[in-house]
Amino acid sequence: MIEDMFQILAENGRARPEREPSLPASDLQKLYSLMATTRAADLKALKLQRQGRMGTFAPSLGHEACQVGSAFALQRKDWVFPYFRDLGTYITLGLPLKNYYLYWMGNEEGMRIPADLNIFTISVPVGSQLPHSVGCALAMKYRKEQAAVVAYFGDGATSEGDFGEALNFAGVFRTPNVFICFNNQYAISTPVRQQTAAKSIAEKATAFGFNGIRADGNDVLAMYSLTREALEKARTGGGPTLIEAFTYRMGNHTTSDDASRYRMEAEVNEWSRRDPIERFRLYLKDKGLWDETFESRVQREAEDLINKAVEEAESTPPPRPEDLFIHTYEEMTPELNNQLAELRDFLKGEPK
Ligand SMILES: Cc1ncc(C[n+]2csc(CCOP(=O)(O)OP(=O)(O)O)c2C)c(N)n1
Repeated sequence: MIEDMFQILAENGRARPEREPSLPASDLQKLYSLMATTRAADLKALKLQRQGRMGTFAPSLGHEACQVGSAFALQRKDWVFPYFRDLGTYITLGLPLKNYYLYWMGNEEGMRIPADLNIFTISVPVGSQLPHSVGCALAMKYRKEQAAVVAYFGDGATSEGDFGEALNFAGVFRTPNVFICFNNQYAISTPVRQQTAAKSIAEKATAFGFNGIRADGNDVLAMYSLTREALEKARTGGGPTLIEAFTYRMGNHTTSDDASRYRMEAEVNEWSRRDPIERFRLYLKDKGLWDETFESRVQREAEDLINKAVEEAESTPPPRPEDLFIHTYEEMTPELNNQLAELRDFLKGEPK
């Protein structure tokens, strides 16, 4: 185990009883089913991409515990700013899977978030969601709403100016933010040792005047407990927290990447022993909450959900080329109007 890393479940699924959260059996099984659904939905997306039915996307393989565990601690009134590797977060928060698939199929309609969910759209520009999340948290504070704001990001985002600006602001104004960094050891091909000379990402919080903690990101109970605590602190005026989820990106960076060109197979094998779903299954089995019948039910339900989402996404009309113009401004600028007219002429095959 890494020094100074908060863990509840050891790799063999044994829990530290004094740290176990008091969750009912149904919630423990729900956590498992959300993680298993995330994995199945992620693997399906990979197949769709390889079949030419989906665009480039960022696989979540290996991140199921940090995504599901943290999102499970959120309440509906809290706000969430995800990034591009957050499938389990979206599934846990209740975004229809169809939306997620649509987005990666290149249809912006997928990011039309249902009005009853306080979730922002996927952020692809690295780290750009962090200042937004602090602005949102500041608004919560002004309005005296007892809600917290979570922003998700990778280790690479911690080298962006946006990271420093956002966390500094959060520290100074004691905003109700919880920053959750998935330290999955790589930013595309850049290993974390080339990302920072700091001992951990968690310790960066000290410079901004608040607490940072490193969690075992493959331990769903650790992620749930720490996030829950940080959210409660944020909602009750205790200020921000940075949680570093120490994990590993088991897949390629995106479907356009080939990770075997820059990392050793032995390293990947080493991490596959720490699989978050396997570990939680051992824990549940020991408690009498997992057996083959339960597993079959979980897999069958996941398959039904996924098949329905694929069907719905593939039967949604494709975006029109004009849609490129409609999401940025409420009223388009004269320049954009000219460009749109030009595009329409081009599509009609009538160049000016
Ligand atoms: C501002 C910006 N710079 C560069 C890129 C290209 N890019 C996309 S993902 C990525 C690496 C992100 O790594 P990390 O933040 O660790 O997240 P991970 O992909 O590992 O989950 C880069 C450099 C981008 N999307 N945005």
